Amino acid sequence: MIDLHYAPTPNGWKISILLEELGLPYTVVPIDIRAGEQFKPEFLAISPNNRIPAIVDRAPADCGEPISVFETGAILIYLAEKTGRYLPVDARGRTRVLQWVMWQTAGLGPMLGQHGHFHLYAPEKIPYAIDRFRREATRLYGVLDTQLGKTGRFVAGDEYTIADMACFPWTMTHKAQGFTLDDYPNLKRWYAEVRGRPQVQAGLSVGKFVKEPFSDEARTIMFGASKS
Ligand SMILES: N[C@@H](CCC(=O)N[C@@H](CS)C(=O)NCC(=O)O)C(=O)O
Repeated sequence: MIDLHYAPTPNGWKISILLEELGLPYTVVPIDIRAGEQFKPEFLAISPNNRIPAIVDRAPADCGEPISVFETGAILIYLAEKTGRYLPVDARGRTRVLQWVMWQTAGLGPMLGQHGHFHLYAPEKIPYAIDRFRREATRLYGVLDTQLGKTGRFVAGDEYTIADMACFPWTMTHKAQGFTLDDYPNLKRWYAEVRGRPQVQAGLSVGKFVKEPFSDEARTIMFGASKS
């Protein structure tokens, strides 16, 4: 059994989607990041960077002590290796997938995160920051679109892999971030195919909640600064 320490956000969805794709039994441990639960000592013990998601595998392959994993890239790889699915084992296929998982966790996720922050949440509109991250986000959308044009199907080739599960949840934020997929035809095709998977829909519905605007308290907890 896997414990999934989770909130329904793009990073959380990567792992709920993979768990649904794998059909592995798991228990959701909700972490209310707007209320500061990511700073509780029991959560920090498994996720020292105070970010969701994290997992605890209570039945690891070596039958030893539970294994905890934080960082979505590491969790995707851990679960793919545990089950032998969605990550090829041959060096070429594995490298093809891992480079796009790393690209997502080091590039697409952080840049869209910063663009979202300055575009949507920052109390002051800082044109330099908004432009800087919008340019980066636009560049990365272009990189993904070109790659999907080359493969003609999924991010790392013909097969659906953890690279798709890493990238897809962040592209779901495109409307809020002011992007239209009409500008990225290959991405648009891929987006529709991935979104149509029942397992993806199941992953997205885990812990679904009604979105409320950020309270000043949540803003202080998550961004370390008050509105005023
Ligand atoms: N690099 C991390 C990023 C995780 C992350 O940023 N999670 C956000 C939610 S999407 C979070 O926990 N935020 C809590 C906070 O900002 O205090 C990963 O890939 O796991």
